Amino acid sequence: MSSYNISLSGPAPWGFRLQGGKDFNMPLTISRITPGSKAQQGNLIQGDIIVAIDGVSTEGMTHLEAQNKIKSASFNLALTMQKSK
Ligand code: LEU
Repeated sequence: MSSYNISLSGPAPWGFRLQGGKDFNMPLTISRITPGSKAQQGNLIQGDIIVAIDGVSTEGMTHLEAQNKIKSASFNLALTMQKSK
């Protein structure tokens, strides 16, 4: 499957919501993007899968762990993404 990298310039809010995680037995995906947000301007796509956050694989991450990892990024947020379709 094709993956791509996205880099957003901080600070938060990035303007997206997470869905899934290990505790939900679902891949970590982007559930919502706020119009006009950094996430939208940076071409983040709703439904796509987050493979890594700041170079750290999301495999095995719970929803909360992923959320905290994203919150800990202030200067820059680097996401490795995978197309959902
Ligand atoms: N809703 C947050 C934001 O847009 C991201 C979330 C995954 C912590 O900054």
